[in-house]
Amino acid sequence: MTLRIEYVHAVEILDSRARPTLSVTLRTTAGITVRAGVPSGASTGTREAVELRDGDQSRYGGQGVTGAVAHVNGEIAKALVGRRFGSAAELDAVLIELDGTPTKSRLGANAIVGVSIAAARAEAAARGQELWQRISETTGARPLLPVPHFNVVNGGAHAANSLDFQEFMLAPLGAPSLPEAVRAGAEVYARLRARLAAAGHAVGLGDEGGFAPAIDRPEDVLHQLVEAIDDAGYTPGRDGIAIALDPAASEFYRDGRYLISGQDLTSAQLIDRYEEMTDRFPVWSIEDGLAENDWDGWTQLTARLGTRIQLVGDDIFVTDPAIITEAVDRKVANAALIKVNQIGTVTETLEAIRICREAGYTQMVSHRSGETEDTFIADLVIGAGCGQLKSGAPARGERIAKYNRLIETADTHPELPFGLTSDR
Ligand code: 2PG
Ligand code: MG
Repeated sequence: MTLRIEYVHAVEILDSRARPTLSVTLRTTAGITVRAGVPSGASTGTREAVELRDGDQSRYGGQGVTGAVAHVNGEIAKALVGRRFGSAAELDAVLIELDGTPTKSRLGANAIVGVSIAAARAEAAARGQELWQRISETTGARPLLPVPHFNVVNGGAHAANSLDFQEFMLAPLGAPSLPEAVRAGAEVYARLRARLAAAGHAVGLGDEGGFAPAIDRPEDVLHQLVEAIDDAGYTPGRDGIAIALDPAASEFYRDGRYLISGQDLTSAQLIDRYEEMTDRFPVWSIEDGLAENDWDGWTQLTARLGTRIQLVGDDIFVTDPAIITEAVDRKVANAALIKVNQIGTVTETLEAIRICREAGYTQMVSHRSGETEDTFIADLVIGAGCGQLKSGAPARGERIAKYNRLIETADTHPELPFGLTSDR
């Protein structure tokens, strides 16, 4: 198989927050045409690959991406069109070299990731395979339908409420199948809506489709979640529906202290608080419990809770194989969040997953708070066998597009196992 590129073209489209992003179309000489939509974060890690924005205040408040679009249609197209590639990985290597910076800041990670995702799709199509099948063969992983993690309460940088923790997720770990896991998430979501409305809370949605009630204390949200799980007839806990948190702690970290609902906590005090939450509620996973620069705190957190629950590094790792390698050495966290646009190419993302797998770190594949209808991450999580996907609430088109892709794949490929690991 060779990929001979005939055409690459980007256009500025909108993401789910009404901010500009890129849509990339790629065509091969064999007549295969594929498209990719580029996601964008709000609570970003400082070491993420650099998203290029125009900064021209007269358009979209400076958020335009015409510069990144021009790089795809100019320099990148020039480097790719007419050229043959033995694989999408070869094409990614050309993109990385062409950019030439460690953070993809010259051409823009948003430009590069769009082309990279399109190339992965084109490669699968050229081989007549589903994208997840191609990813499975590339990585040597056993394909697996993941446990979806539904973000049903939004705070932090994703909502205009007073809640400091960013994400409260339902994790149907005990579900017997992927469709039943989605059903559980949707049924609890409906019950939660009813509970919040009955308590007089607004039930408008945050950026990721979760409710954004005016509740300050994370423990009060956890209480509501447990009640809603129970109302819907499910068992709160690992046998039924567990809870995963993403406090996104870098967002409320100032001068070495954590500012949460009017309190000012040290790392040790916040770790105590997480321990209490884990004792009182069925919390099975905490992502970014501490800030990206608080490595000493992370070491303590891992020593204290690392054998009881999953501790996921997002802002601290930014899907960077080198940072994850360092974290493994320093015994920081026991899992990594996986976001393609944090590192900028599919190839480097698969490398981050490989390092996690070898180190015994689990992996949760993730959307961004700004999304398009692109479903790449659903195929990525299945093909790389990661076992966990977070794509927001079971609501809003750009979020459910990913969950629906999982359901359709479960239907067409009933042989695929479901769960956190394929040996469940
Ligand atoms: C996160 C993500 C996705 P953002 O912190 O995990 O939920 O948010 O895309 O805003 O960085
Ligand atoms: Mg996060």
